[in-house]
Amino acid sequence: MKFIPYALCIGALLIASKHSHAQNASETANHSHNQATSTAVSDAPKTDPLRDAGVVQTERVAALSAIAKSASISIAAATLSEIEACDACLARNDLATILAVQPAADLKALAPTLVSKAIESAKDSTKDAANTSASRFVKAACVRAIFALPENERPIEAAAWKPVTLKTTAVPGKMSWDPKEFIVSPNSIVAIEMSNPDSMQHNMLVCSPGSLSEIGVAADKLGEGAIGKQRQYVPDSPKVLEIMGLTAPNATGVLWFIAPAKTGTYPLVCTYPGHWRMMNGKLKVQ
Ligand SMILES: [Cu+2]
Repeated sequence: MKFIPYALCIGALLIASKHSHAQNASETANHSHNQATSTAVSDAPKTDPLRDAGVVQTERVAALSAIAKSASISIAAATLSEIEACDACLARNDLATILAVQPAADLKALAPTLVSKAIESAKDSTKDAANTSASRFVKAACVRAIFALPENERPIEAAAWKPVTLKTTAVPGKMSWDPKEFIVSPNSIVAIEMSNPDSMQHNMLVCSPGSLSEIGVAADKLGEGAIGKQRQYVPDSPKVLEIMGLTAPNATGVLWFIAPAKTGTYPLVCTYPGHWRMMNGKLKVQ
């Protein structure tokens, strides 16, 4: 009886009996379905665990672990090099978060590199009035990783860095933050912590002055397609300067960045579809 499927398969090729034809047709359909699926997958925008916004952290960490393993380096070192390579990719803050939670021993081993990258990038950032250079993300990630070390284990250079922590809360049921306006100095090191006691997810983006509605409309448009969820509703725009990814209910989102060099009012916005009109705020750089 074991050879019946095989016999039917041969039969399908030789005899146009209804049964074998149907089976053959369904096999063909199956094959073409498989092909269609694989074509669709390769045609569809692929999720890049190292670059996209909407990737679960475990997948990102798995991709970074694989890189670390093949290069015989720590995950911390692999993550730092991905942060540099990522430029202004949508995953930049997630990668910085992963770097900051690496074992203290690995961060300590990496500390001289973190310090030199932070200082090297700081030089660049003074030239970068438009605040679009990738070096700012690298600096923020390096500074954040150093501050993840216990104070007595940080390199002495860190004593000169004074991060400003801004705390806010997503007000339950109000589609708003409290507080929603902040003042920082140009080029200062800023850490925003958003606690989310609301029942829905929220993110927070820092955008170029005057771009609130442009980014909001783009986010709502993203919300209409599957790609939106994949990108966590973060428009891929140079006007998106900083990204705190979607923060789950009862979690706290953290975003470290170097404040823009240029003074002005930078909109803060949640780009979860439909939120931006109410859930926005201001980062005043002055
Ligand atoms: Cu929101």
